[in-house]
Amino acid sequence: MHLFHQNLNRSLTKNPTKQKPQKSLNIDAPLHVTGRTQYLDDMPELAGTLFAKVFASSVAHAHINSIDFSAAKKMEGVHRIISHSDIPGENQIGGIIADEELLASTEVHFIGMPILIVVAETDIIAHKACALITVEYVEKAVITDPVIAYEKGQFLSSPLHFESGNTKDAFKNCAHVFEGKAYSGGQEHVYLETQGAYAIPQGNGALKVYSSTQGPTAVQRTISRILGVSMNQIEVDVNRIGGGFGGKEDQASPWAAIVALAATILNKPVKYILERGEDLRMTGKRHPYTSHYKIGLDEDGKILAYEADYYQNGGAAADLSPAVLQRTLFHGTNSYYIPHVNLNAYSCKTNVPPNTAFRGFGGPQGMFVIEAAIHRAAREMKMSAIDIQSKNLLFEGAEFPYGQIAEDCEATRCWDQAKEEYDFYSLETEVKEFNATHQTKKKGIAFMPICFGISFTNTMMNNARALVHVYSDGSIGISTGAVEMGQGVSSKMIQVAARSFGVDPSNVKLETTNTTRVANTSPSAASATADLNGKALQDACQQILDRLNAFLAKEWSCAHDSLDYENGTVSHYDSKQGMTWEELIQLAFSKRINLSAKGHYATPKIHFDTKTSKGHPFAYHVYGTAIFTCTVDCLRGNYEFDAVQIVHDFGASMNELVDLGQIEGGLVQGIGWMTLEELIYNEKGQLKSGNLANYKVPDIYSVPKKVDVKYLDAEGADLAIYKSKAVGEPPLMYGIGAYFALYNAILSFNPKAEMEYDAPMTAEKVLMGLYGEVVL
Ligand code: LUZ
Ligand code: MOS
Repeated sequence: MHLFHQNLNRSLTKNPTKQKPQKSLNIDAPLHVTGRTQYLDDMPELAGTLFAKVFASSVAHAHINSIDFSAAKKMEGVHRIISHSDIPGENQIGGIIADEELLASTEVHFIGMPILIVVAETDIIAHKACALITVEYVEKAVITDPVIAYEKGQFLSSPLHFESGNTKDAFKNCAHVFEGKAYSGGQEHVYLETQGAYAIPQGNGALKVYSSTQGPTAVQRTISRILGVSMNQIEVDVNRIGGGFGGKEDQASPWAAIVALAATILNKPVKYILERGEDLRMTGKRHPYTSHYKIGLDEDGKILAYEADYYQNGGAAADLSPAVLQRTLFHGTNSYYIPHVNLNAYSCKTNVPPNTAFRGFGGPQGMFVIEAAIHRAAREMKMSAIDIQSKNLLFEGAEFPYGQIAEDCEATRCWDQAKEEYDFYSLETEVKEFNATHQTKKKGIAFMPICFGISFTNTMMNNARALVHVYSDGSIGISTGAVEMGQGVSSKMIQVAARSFGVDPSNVKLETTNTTRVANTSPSAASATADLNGKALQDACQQILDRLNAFLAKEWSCAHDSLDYENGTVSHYDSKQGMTWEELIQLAFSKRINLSAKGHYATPKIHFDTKTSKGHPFAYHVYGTAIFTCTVDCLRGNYEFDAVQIVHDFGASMNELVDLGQIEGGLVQGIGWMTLEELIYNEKGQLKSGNLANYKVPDIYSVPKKVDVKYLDAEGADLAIYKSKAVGEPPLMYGIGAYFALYNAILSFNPKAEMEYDAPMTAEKVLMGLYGEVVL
């Protein structure tokens, strides 16, 4: 604990931009540290609330012959057992593709697939009742490997293809061509708050649902489909959630639909909060990928051509897999310019829970493959990977394989600033000397540049709305579509309203995220929440300001564009007139000025043609470079990260502490994915890493001993809120550097190490690399 906090204090290097940096804190911090933050399960329950529990499949692929729940039904305290045949609407929860039943009707496709809902007076009774249910299955062949699914032609969606230049011809002109495989594993979200929802019938056929979701509208839409009622009958409300990381973008919906269904059938409030074990077993995770690469370079290490085939382990239903697959292609060349590129991606259907969004959304998987290809080329060509990386960095005006032109490209500036500020040459010398003088410990270095596109890749989703009320006493209430999940978006929304009206943030109250106040929201995802909702909020504030300006200009006989709102006052400099914000609002209210507004924002300039896979899908890109150094214990295979030193492109950060927290959290989560977190399903489709004792997430002992983050001196992007660039997902991809730093340390102990590019780099794999396959 200690160590980390000391580092935290030191790691904040001042934003060098001329823009006045905002020293705002995370407004939730006092609540969190005093334990007063209210999550879904902290809500007082209404009298008569019942508790739901899912009875789930215990086999990964089967036909259901018969189900016997007669004993469970008779149990004292059990109110109802609900099956697919009780669903009044459509038994369907698939968002992009309609291929997923809420409750299995005739077949089950993964272990943990919901079959029945038990509704009882307590959670414990529901749990005991589940144990009395028996199912007769006729088991079918189970597939857990995406390549086997590919060979059998089992896909969740159509293959995707991105191409630029002509790789076939280009490979002929390459001095070096290398082909190989790369694997990256899945990742469990481990949001601290498990999935859950609470549905309360409103007495008139309508339903109010509290849900731990990133996507209130997705929940609303799913419930309306299941119940066969229109969306206006369903109100979804989210106060905040205890982490999401993508796991609650689409996969919060089934639990909400389950309580909504039970509440409707029984006409009682129904709640369901998943136990950790249920959540681990029943929900999807980051997609594991098996990939094949082919990279061609000239004598100097310039990459001329790159091909990759990606086999995505999609799980048993499409969920968000097609969109995740597409983002893999968008980030297939990471932060590099490669003139000839040919990428193919397949979403493969397997018998594990449907995999889903996870911070980075397929991007990290694509980036791992190009980094593996570069590492391999460097090894074969006896060059440093760092040289190959630096020679191929994206530059201003370069065209991405999807047709967008790199504008305000910061790839080289981040790289160069990192190299300089962290004195790479001394670092390199130190590591060389250490390795020359130590036999059982070796150090490794790796650079990890990142480039991440900001916008939902589905252009349609890039819009948002906000509702602002200024009350007659001058206090302000704001609602947006943004869901607070620990990322600090609440703080940013309050900043936007306060800054717009020139008042202190304490005058602004942020309301819950609610589908009745703000409709048709995109999920809080794609790193774009603060941009989209912040700009919609700005629009609403501006509408109110325009009315106030017009009103005041008349009162004061001045020009309406010469009014200043600052420090809780409004003033007109030339005529020396002024009044407090509260006085203004009281006066405006007495003159019947409209003090409420609804704002809207749709990202301009973006477009994408899915037929040609070309366009301008992203509002802007975020760049950065991380330098990893690690030490491997060559007797035990253990390792630690000495330092991760980053230059990150924040643009002009509007909240430095919140943004720094995102970098540190994303980095550590990325390191976890690449090193410790090993998700294992056996051949029967059983999750072997099914609890947090055998699925290891980073803890205080495994975080890098030093994390330093420096601001790139940058202007920021116009399409970012206050030019403060999106910061949620990009830092996760720095974690990929951890894998290659470890690989390099192993190579300095055993230059002949034969290791596949197979993440995560667990201590066991390190040991294999150090000594070869035959250790025991
Ligand atoms: N969700 C989504 C995302 O629906 N589309 C995206 O492009 C995306 N990108 C990152 C994270 N979530
Ligand atoms: Mo996300 S992976 O931005 O829900």
